Amino acid sequence: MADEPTPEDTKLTRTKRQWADEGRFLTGRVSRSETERLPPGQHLVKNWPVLDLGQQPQVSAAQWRLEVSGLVDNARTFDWSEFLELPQAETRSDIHCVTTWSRYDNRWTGVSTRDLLQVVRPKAEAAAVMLTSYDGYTTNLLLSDFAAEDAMLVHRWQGEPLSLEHGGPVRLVVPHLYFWKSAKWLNRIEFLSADRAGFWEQNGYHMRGDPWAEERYSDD
Ligand SMILES: Nc1nc2c(c(=O)[nH]1)N[C@H]1C(S)=C(S)[C@@H](COP(=O)(O)O)O[C@H]1N2
Ligand SMILES: [Mo]
Repeated sequence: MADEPTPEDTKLTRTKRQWADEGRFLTGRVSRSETERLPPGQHLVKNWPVLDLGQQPQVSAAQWRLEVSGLVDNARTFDWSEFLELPQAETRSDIHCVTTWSRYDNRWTGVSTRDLLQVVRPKAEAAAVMLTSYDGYTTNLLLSDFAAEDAMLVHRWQGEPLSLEHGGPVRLVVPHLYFWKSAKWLNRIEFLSADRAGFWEQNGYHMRGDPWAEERYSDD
């Protein structure tokens, strides 16, 4: 701050200072972006809760496989080293769980779904995917949601190998949907011509699960 008034310390400067004191122009924008980051009905947590069906399958990297099947030109089964040969990316994203907790700024390392799609090449009829995990869990996604720019098959969180309880060796992360869509212990991705309900989707939860639209439960 200048001690001496300068020619610029004039009416304009005083007016702008007054606007800053009032929070003019700013308050609306700041509070709106805060609300946009935290979806309605969510609260922030600093820890990372564990949620699953209670069976945490111990699959070593050596045993782990990712099977890609269904409506693709290049059906493939990746082992661990083949998976790590795919382009590796890093993203930062927020978690929004339907049980109302959200966790900001998770740094993920893995393969973006777009890079996987380039390799397996979905057929024109492919419209949805069904994910199946080593614990028997299933969840469904529209292909357009699976192919979101920040969707990833991750094997690291905050630079460390993804722990067993959070779905290691590899889980999906789809940040723009509720976290139940982000299958832990991922084993199979099947490309389908139409969307079909997975585990929670057959048990009262929404087929899509957009947190900003509060798509928590199915309508019927
Ligand atoms: N394989 C598998 N993936 C799963 C689940 C599960 O039971 N099995 N639970 C889902 C639900 S309901 C949530 S909220 C998140 C929780 O992930 P976290 O335990 O890493 O927080 O995983 C999702 N993925
Ligand atoms: Mo969940």
